[in-house]
Amino acid sequence: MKKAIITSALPYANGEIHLGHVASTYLPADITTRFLKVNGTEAYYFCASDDFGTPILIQSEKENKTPEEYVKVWNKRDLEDFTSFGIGFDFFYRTSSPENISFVQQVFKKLQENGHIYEKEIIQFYCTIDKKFLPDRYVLGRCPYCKAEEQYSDLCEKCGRVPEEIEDPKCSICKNPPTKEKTRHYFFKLTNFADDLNKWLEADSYLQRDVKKYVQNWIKEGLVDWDITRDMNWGVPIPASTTGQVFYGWFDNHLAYISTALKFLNDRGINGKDFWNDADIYHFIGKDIVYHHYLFLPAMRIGIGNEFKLPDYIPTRGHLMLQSKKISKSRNWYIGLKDFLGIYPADYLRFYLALITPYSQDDLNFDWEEFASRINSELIGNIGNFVNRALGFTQKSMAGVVPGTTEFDQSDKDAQEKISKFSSELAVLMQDNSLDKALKKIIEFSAHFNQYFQKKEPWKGGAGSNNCILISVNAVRSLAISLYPFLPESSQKIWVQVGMDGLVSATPWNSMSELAIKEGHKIGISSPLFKKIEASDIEANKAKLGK
Ligand code: B3M
Ligand code: ZN
Repeated sequence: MKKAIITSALPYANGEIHLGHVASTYLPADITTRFLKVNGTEAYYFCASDDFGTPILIQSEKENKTPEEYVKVWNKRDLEDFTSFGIGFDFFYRTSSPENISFVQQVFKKLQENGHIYEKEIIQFYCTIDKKFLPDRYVLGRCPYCKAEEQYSDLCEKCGRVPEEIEDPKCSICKNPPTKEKTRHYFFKLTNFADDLNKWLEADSYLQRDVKKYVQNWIKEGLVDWDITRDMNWGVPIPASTTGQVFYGWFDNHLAYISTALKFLNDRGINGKDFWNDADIYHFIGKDIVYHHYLFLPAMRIGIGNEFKLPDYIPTRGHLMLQSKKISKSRNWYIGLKDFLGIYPADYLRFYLALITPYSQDDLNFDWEEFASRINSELIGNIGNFVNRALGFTQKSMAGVVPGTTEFDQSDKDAQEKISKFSSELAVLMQDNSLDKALKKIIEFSAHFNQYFQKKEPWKGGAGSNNCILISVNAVRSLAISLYPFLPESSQKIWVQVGMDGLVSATPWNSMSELAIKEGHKIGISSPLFKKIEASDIEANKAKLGK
């Protein structure tokens, strides 16, 4: 059996999950995992809250909580929100777990033994007013590369690079210019890995070409060794250190992909390390963290002797805009996942986001009007309508029992051929990560059968009506299986309505291409699957933005 491990970028335990998070990272990963599982892969989807780092420490201080208390709240809440969105993690853990802490420390020691770590005295920003060293987000300034203002010293959000030294620095707590003090830090020799990284980028044909290109350019411009120490106490403690320093959050967080997988698998009696190395590894990310996933992460894995294989896929997608504007929490130009799911079913959002999210770094746009029209016309007007029509008619005219057939005419044969090709045609797109195109294909499939039903006019009771009923009911069954990765809840409803036993999630992908429903099959009780979205509600939703 093929194996796969799927991860999504770890959400900071620092505020609620919103639509921007789920579009590029969690939904595509969830759809892919569900597909792999039904398509015969032993696949596991892992994630964790990203608990360390300065923003979390700063926020917990503001709320008079210990950072441990603070992250616990968000870890729980994030998992609740993901779960109500139908994100089916096999395990959601945390970067502050004892397993991750000890794993990170082991990795550090190995990197040290292998000559990839050195110590150096550096000059670090220090705030004499707040009396503390100022790592990362504690300092704001100008990016030395692209000159963007008001950037944090650990990542420029404009150009995506990690500034070596920010210009015109200010303490983010009191806004005064910091002084500089001496401190000793550990560095990871990223510069040791330029060749290995290039080789891997060349060899891995599953990586997106455009992303590869600019990562290769970064390597060409010259890598910079990486400061992995932070002068604070919220983080993974540096082994044998007497100064109370911790590792930088980006040193430990991606290691939680591995430590979380090991914990889950080992607890189940599976050898986690063997599984990891036999599996296809997928890390789903947004384009703002390419640098970390295409350079730091692989270099660290290579640095410990490839004990854990490098990723095969790093599906990288763009940012979600909202009504064509950048999402901003401070300007209230964002939609919390929980709020959204208080208004509309998870499957509406999954359907719309999957449809508008390409497999590329292009930004996408959530638009309330488009959301309503896509749901009303494509999900309800096309898919819901076909399911209802086919099942409703079978109920009414045949008392819900599928009739026997006569010889197939050309349109029956074409319809049957559509069904028999469906699973393999879709699988190609799913495997290729073209989830938006796959969903469009499902919509096309449904449209084809709407037309087929319309043309055959079974309500007139002419010759061939029974063929139309049997084939249409089978097409409904195929739709349920194909929709499962996208719409886990609605596909199960369709499954029950068409009279199938058990779970659609336990049905092999390829079986959507069979005419499995035969004469005499009794369908379930059909009822409308979806409720139309009202234009007036959309106006109200829009009015909430920016307030
Ligand atoms: N916690 C979130 C981000 O920068 C960050 C991802 C970690 S993935 C190992 O989008
Ligand atoms: Zn200060």
